[in-house]
Amino acid sequence: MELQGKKVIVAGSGVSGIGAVTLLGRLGAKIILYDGNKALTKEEIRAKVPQGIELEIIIGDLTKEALDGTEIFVVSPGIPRDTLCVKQAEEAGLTIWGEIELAYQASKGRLAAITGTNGKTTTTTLAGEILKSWYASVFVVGNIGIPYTSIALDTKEDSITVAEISSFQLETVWEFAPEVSAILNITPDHLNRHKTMENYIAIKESITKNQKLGNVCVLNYEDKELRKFGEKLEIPVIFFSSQRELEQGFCLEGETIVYHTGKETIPFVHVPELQLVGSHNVENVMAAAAITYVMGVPLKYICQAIKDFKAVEHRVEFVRNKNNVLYYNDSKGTNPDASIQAIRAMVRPTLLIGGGYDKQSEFDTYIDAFQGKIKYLVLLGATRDKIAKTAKDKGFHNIILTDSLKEAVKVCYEKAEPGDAVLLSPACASWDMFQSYEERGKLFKEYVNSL
Ligand code: UMA
Repeated sequence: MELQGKKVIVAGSGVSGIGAVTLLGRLGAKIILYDGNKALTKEEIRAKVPQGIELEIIIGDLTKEALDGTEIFVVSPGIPRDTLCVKQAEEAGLTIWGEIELAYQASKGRLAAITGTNGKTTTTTLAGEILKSWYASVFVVGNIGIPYTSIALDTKEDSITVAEISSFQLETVWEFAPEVSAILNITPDHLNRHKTMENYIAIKESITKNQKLGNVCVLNYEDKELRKFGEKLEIPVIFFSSQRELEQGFCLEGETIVYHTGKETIPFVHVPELQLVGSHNVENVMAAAAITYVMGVPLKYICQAIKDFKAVEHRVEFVRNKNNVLYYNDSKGTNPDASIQAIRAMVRPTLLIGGGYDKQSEFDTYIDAFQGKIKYLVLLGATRDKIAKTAKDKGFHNIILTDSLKEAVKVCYEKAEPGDAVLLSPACASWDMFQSYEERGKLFKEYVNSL
């Protein structure tokens, strides 16, 4: 990819934007880093850019002068296509690339890409661990928090990149073509951005759009949309199911995860040997096993890496036992479906902390998942009243409204009895009160550890 001397605008000065300018700087592009947030200062943005990279910083409004002569507009995932700056770039005839497309264009080697509403981070991390146990050069990147652009120029022909890809990132990829793609599940999320479920499904499914003969797609058979989608895909599909035996695909035989290839049955691992809880995690393991098996990792290595694997941070992560009350951090429960999985994984009476940024989700299924297990629902954030109303309409009245996460932890501490669990699984993004779900989860752990 020849970008030497070309004028490129990078929109967004978060981790994606910084990853993109770092890559572009190494390629000798003439960079403008733009951010729409007028509260930022050039000094604080400059401080995030590695030394030695020359760029111009523009905050607030994108000027005609900046657009003149620019060829490529690299957009961060948090900036929707209908944002003014993207429209201006489109009208000026610029090539619009997501940060993922830029990284893809600049990288070498093989690529696996994982999307889905939930389980992406666990599956991506696990697939990365399995691949690292066999291959020498493996990179784990994407929505997981490490921008793909930050490693693109370090990849070689024999590298393997495993990328967690969000629906936001898929909106602006054009040639991005993974050797193996996986769509884990699709349940309502981010509908404030994608508007309809149809759009959201289509964007997730577009991860396969450039895959060709010889590539593979891994899909969840228990997701009706994905089953339909897989049946009409032209590339080979490997289905997985935690609910039924499949003639071909990954499934359970008794308590063993097996792969029915159509010719033989290959046993992988015994579920009780996993250090992960919940049937959603059995699905994540199946997906990671399928991806890495087709990428050539020997069975023995896959099985060992799966057995060694522990839950990722912020995903039903055990924090502390205080007075025989177990505290779990599921800050990554950023939509109702993710939180339902966490609630299902609880085996004790549970005090649940929920609520956060409003993505216009509905919370009926979140409340339905309580199944008599939730003692108190402690709410905070922008969706606090909406969730409380849904709970009350469904006859659940043990609701406590709080104004901060710290207060929510304190309330749980006071109300919990020995034998209970406290679970932070908000069913909402964090952006109303925190920078990210990571910050929310870290603060939760800090408050719990200081009880
Ligand atoms: N900005 C604008 N104009 C806008 C919106 C944002 O200029 O209209 C600016 C903001 O002022 C800010 C910057 O853009 O300075 C932020 O960019 P960003 O929102 O794309 O965030 P990054 O820090 O670059 O992080 C992004 C992903 N964030 C989002 O998709 C919202 C991270 O996913 C990802 O880890 C990271 O890139 C690396 O690839 C986070 C996420 O919450 C974890 N993802 C969603 C999810 O998992 O549900 C999709």
